[in-house]
This record gives sequence, C-alpha cells and structure tokens, in this order.
Amino acid sequence: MSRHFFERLTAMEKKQDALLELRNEKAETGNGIFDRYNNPVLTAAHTPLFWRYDLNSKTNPFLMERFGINAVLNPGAIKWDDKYLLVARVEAANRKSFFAVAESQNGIDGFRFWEHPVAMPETEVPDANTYDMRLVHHEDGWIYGLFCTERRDPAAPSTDQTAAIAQCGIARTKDMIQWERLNDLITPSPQQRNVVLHPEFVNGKYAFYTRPQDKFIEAGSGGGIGFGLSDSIEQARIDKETVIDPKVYHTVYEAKNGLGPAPIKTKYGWLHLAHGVRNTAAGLRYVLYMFMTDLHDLTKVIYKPAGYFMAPEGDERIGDVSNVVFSNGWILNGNGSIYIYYASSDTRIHVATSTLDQLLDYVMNTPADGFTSAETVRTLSQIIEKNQSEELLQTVLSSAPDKNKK
Ligand code: M1P
Repeated sequence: MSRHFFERLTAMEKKQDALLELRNEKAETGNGIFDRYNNPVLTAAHTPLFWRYDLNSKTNPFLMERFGINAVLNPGAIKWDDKYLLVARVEAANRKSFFAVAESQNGIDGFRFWEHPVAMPETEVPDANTYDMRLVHHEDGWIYGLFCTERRDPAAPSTDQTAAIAQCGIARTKDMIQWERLNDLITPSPQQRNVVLHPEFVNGKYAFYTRPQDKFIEAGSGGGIGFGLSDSIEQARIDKETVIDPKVYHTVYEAKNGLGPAPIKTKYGWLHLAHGVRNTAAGLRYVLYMFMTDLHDLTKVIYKPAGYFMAPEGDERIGDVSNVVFSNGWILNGNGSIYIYYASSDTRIHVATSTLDQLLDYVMNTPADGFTSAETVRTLSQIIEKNQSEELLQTVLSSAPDKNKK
C-alpha cells in the first residue's frame, strides 16, 4: 500500500467518522407545530466508503471513487426492535435509485447504513428505477413496502428516450432483510405514484391511497389523492378509485399532490401528511400539508388547515431538484412524540420532531382555507380581533408571573 493511498484513506475515514458521530441539535426557531434540526440525518456522504471505493491499493492505486452516490432522499420509516430504521432512496451517479436501510438508536442522529443495500426482487418486467418506499406494518402481520417502479414507456418511439410509466410496486418482509416481491398494483389510472397501504383492513379488504396520473410528470386528469380497495394483496387490483383530496386552483396543491407516509390512527380520526405541488416561474414547488379523515369513513376529510405545514427553508431550498420538501416516513413513539423524516430538494434527509398533541391541535384548530384573498383577510381579522379582546387582556394579566415571587 503506497503512503499516498494510506494517508488518503485515513483522512477519508476520519472525515466520515466525524460526520457519523455528529450530534444533532434542535434549530433555535420553531413555530410551535414542529422543530427542525440543525443537521441533515442522512446524506450521500453517510454512505459507507466501502460502497463507493475499491479499497484495494493494487486495483485502485489512486483510491478513486468507483461508485458515485448522488443523493439520499425520501425514506420510509419504521421503529424496529427499538431502533429507528429508514429505508432510504439512494440515488447512484447513474441516476438509478435503490433502497438501503440506515439505523439509529435515537432517530435524531447517528444513522448508519447497513452493510448491504436492499436486494429488491423484480417482477417479470424489470424496473428501470425504484424509489420512495412507504412502509406499513399491516394488521395482517406483514411489513409492506410500497414504492414507485418506473419503466420506459414501451409505446414511445426510439426518438423519445424520456417517456416513462410509473406504477406502484409492492413488496413485503418479516425481517426487513428478505423481501418478497408481489405483483404491481393495477388501477384504472394509466400511471400511479405515491401509493400508500392503509394499515388496517377495510371491510375485509386491503385499502390503498393512490395518486392517479395521466403522464409521468403532469398528473393531467389525475393528481388528487385517491382511495380504493382490493380483495387481494398478492394480486392487488383496484377497480374503483375515489379521489378524496383533489388538487385545487390557486392552492399549494394545485398541480398535483400525493400522500406521504401511512396515516396515524388517533381517537379523532386518521392523521395524514401529504405533499402538494404548484407551478412557479422557477419550476415546481413542493411543500408538505396535513389533513385528517374520518375514523370510519376513510374517504371523508374532516379537518384540513389552510396552506402548507412545512415549506423548504434556507439550505433546504437548494439541491438536485430545488424548492422541494417531500416526506414518506414518520414514526410515532410510545411517549407521543412524532419524528417526521423529510428530504429537501431531492438531495438529503432531515428530521423534524413534534408530538401527537401538537399535530392534532394544528390540524383541528388551524383555520381552513377560504380559497380567496377576501376570505384570507377575514380569517386574519378574526385572529387580530381575538388577540385584542378584553377577555384575552384579562387572561394575560391573570396568568402573568408575579415578579415579587421567587
Ligand atoms: O422531485 C420532487 C418529487 O417528484 C415526484 O413526486 P410527485 O410524483 O408527487 O411529482 C417523485 O419523483 C419524488 O420522488 C420527488 O421527490
């Protein structure tokens, strides 16, 4: 081993150890709804050096990167054996995404990738690209991973090498290591992305949240969050897709939207986290929003705060696909805290923390969208009037700490 090789490897290992050991702190300013953290929890630089480099000085004397990783994003999340597991979308330099598990003891920092990426079995028609897994521990006992499988459009002429078809791939596991691949979901829509399995049976059937779309990027006549039932999971097929949360003119979800992780069951209803997309002169802008559906009628939205829950901020705004926050994984802890894993600008993964109480308060008590400027001003005026009321003044005075008391 040459001295150069040895010194370079030592320096690289030192740098990565420092990154993996970095503790994460809450960012100072929060909005009372959730807290951001100072550092991303996973980036391309967190992937093991033995993935990216041939570590043999004879075959790689320059210690050259042989397998580039472009980004680590959009993870599914699950608590497993008291550890926090993220099934991240790892995008190699060749643009292909695959899944890899990273684990942490506390869910906030110290995430380390398992030695090997997920060896996801293929169906008869190989996937060109797989990404954005939604994990759900279903009441049938299996852990399901639903993800987007993308293939070149077989009807496209050879002059068009961009036309693709997105569908929902389905796999299941009992140990997070061995995955059984099932048939892709069949729906009435030409394409699907952002499909999520509901954790419980509905009338004895498997229930899916879908995102119908006509084309690969443009949702066309689709674009809302749909819902449908299937008799089987092995040959999943939805014959009737009902849009439960449509795209709406001049909102943060006017171009398209899609469910994030599987919803959380609460005593008031099912809590949902989703992403909304609108178009701007600078391209598409992706934000997160929340809503709640009825406990018994899953197609009925009962609460939906106006606008976004989270939008890209600061460094989050820049990356491979700028101006994007996207989430397909969250974890509810036994103590009621919730860890929301989200990616920024299709480049790196962050965590934001909140609690079930906070998110319920946010979803149930934040004003709904009035959909016009005048209605928005009326909402704001009500808040101002309430804050200036005699009643509030008395409350503030009576709850102010007594300065003479120690
Ligand atoms: O680039 C932003 C996101 O675009 C897609 O989401 P959607 O189907 O809602 O447009 C996905 O490719 C997602 O992975 C990506 O983060």
